[in-house]
Amino acid sequence: MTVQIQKYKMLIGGEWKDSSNSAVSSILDPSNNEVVAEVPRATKQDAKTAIESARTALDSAGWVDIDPSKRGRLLTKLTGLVRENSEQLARLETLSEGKTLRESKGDVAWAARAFEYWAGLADKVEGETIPVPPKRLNYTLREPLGVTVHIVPWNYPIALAARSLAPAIAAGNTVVMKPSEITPLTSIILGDLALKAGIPKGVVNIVTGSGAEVGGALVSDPQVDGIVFTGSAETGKQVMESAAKNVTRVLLELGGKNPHIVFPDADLARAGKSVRDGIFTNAGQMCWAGSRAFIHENVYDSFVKDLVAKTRAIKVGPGTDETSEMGPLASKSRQDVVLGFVKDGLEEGASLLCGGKRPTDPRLQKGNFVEPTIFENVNGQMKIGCDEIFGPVLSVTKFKTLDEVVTMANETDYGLYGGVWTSNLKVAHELAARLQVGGLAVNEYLVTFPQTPFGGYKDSGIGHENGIRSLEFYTRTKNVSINLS
Ligand code: TXE
Repeated sequence: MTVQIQKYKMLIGGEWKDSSNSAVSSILDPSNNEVVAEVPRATKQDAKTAIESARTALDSAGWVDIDPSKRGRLLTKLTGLVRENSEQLARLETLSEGKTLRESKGDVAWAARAFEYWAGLADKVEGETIPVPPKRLNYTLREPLGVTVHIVPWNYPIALAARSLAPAIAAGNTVVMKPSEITPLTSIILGDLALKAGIPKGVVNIVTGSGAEVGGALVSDPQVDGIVFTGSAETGKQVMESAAKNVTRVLLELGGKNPHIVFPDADLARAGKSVRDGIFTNAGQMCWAGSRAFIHENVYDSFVKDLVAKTRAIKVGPGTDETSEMGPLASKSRQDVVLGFVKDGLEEGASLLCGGKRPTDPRLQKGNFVEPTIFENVNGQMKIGCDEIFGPVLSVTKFKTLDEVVTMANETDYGLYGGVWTSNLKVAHELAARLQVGGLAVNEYLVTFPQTPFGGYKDSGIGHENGIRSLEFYTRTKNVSINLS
């Protein structure tokens, strides 16, 4: 069967454009590496044009002077359009990222919820009056930050696009978004839906292109007021360096090497499922993946035996196949990287409990599949014990005491997220205080809502996505002091 290759354009200043040099990039289906779409490969000049469009829109009548509640209504409209188009969005997400349709549908629903949440907040971005010595009035104004650049990765394309686009618009900014070069399709559709919702031309610009060239041009442009970056710690540091040259504000959400801790008094059946899903969801391509499981010695043997059995039972296959439980990795290079980590682990002396290779099913040979993999005998000095693998690879480690597990859990440069399973509230609260992570889930895992802050400690990032406090990033505060004497 020949696949119809869809051709997309990018959105600049409210118009659908090709790249200024007509170059295109192919988008591949990770389950078989066939070309499914073509998108413009933007140039640095296109990046500049998009920023200029955003700048013009920022100061244009109809946006600069808009009633904030109208911004909320535009976002409400966009919420509805995302929901109406959720089937198409989920299919496109699976087609280019590889995750199962069930997961993509969940991501689209999450994106719609983010727009809905921020729709309600658009007219609640309040300043304050501050008590000062008499005969003066002192107050603060919360103004839009300005033009914000959003660099979106490939693992949760629509959810992460919505996570920053929604607050940026709610607060009155204008946006240039660069989706990942391998998963730009749902961002392009979001741009279309934003126009259909009535968001003025130029407020949302979507530029498709490479990270180094186009991403690099966007984050080093002095006309940009804020950069939201989600990606690797290494690129995040480069982005911060570029931003520093222009004193541009950054919000960074980088990787994780997250501990998922199980105490013997927990509901072990639920904990087992959670430890498995906490790493193998989205084939482990998650900043918040529970990639290091720590299991108490009293239950370690039986828990791990059951976990390995549950993991072997995961049905790996194309995301479009409704029976698949885990899709491929998003690209061939990701598959190579993950298999490279497995090799490192074996060479460093870790013990492989299951997986560790491409599946043998002949139907999966063209895709970027890797079997769900579990290692034991891993420590924090090994490459697989300290680097973010970003794939379906879990390490399991036995622990004896709370102090010991806290030390092991914190023995990483990252500090994004963590999970604890226990029925003892005292233990839960003690770990909440002692784990160096920006988010902790107790007796569940992989939970985040548009209203709850999400951000990392240590090398996992700066600032928070989601929740009212992220408005600190998307707005500037001006203090006004009026002498009334
Ligand atoms: O990341 P990059 P990659 C981690 C994960 C993964 C590793 C490498 O550990 O194994 O990063 O993945 C854009 N200026 N995460 O190579 O390079 C790029 O186009 C501006 C964690 O994909 O950081 C893409 O859109 N932008 C993570 C995005 O940055 C640049 C999600 C991420 O690319 C750029 C993804 C530049 N110089 C990977 N270079 C998470 N926190 O969830 C690249 N980009």
